[in-house]
Amino acid sequence: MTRTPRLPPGQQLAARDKWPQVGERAPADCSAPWTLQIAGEVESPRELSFEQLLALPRVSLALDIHCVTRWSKFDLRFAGVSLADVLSLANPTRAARFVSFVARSAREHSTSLPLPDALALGAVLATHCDGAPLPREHGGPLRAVVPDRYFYKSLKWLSRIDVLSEDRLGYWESQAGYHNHADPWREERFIASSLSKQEAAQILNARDFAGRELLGLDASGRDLSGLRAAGARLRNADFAHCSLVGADFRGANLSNARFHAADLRDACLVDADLEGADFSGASLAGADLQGASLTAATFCSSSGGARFDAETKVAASQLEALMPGQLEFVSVALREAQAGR
Ligand SMILES: Nc1nc2c(c(=O)[nH]1)N[C@H]1C(S)=C(S)[C@@H](COP(=O)(O)O)O[C@H]1N2
Ligand SMILES: [Mo]
Repeated sequence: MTRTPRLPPGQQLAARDKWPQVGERAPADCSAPWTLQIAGEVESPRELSFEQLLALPRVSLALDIHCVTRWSKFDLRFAGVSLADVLSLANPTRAARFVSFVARSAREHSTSLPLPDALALGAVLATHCDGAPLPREHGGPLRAVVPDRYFYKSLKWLSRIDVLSEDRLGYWESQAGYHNHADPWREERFIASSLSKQEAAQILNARDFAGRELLGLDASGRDLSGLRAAGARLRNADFAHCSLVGADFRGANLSNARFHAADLRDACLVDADLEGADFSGASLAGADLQGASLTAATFCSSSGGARFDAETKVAASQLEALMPGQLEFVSVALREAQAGR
């Protein structure tokens, strides 16, 4: 089914030749042969060799992918075997209600879905993409691919499927506040902040966020100049219209944070995670963004462009992570700022 519009709300389309890497960059221990285990609520637990997997009926899937950090790619052509076929080899029990995909990776990364959803969405265990074996950096040799969910439900380096009677939250869902349902059309990106209004007010008054977990903090409109927020976890936080002059966000996680029309003059954003963050209409004069990751960050929207000056620090190589329209805006704006116009 093709929807109109095809781009879910709040997403930007990546250039055709670009596919960002998100999360873990590589699997663990590739010396042992790749196998797929099916365990948990199944009558006959299985361990399939890669050859056995390849011998199952092949399915292919043309898919638009949508990362929670606000980039999308249209029409990747995955091929592999269907989750349904693989599971039926192991005979799920009547108690089977969820599937958890587990990776062969350093942190045994995982993500889960209700079993009926995974089947209804047509989840595929992909071995190929666009006619070639799936590249290792994108989850090869085997990756779960789940249509119509943010891409964090599509696990790279799949090595085990646990069939479960109760849900077990995955890595991002339990550690980073990612929404467990993850429907891009409903923008189910993050769970709500768990801070009470009172807690939030206290933290804001103290102006010291350093090292804290503050997912979804609503700080909009505040005077937070000189804020100490090094290493803070501020995914999905709202700093729209804030004064943040000289704020220290070194190494902070500001993925999907909103800085619309914020005053970030002389702020330190060194090594921060700014993926999917919104700087439209913000002042970044004198701000230092070196080492920050800028995948799908927004600097220009219909409600205004960010402002830079000759002292704004950001490397040309960092800009390559921007989506096409943003890259053009930032390149021009920086060039003009450096020329002192
Ligand atoms: N094993 C594993 N799978 C993972 C992740 C991860 O960190 N580890 N990150 C998820 C997230 S958040 C996204 S957006 C996609 C990114 O896939 P890509 O790097 O191929 O673009 O992988 C998902 N699957
Ligand atoms: Mo993601």
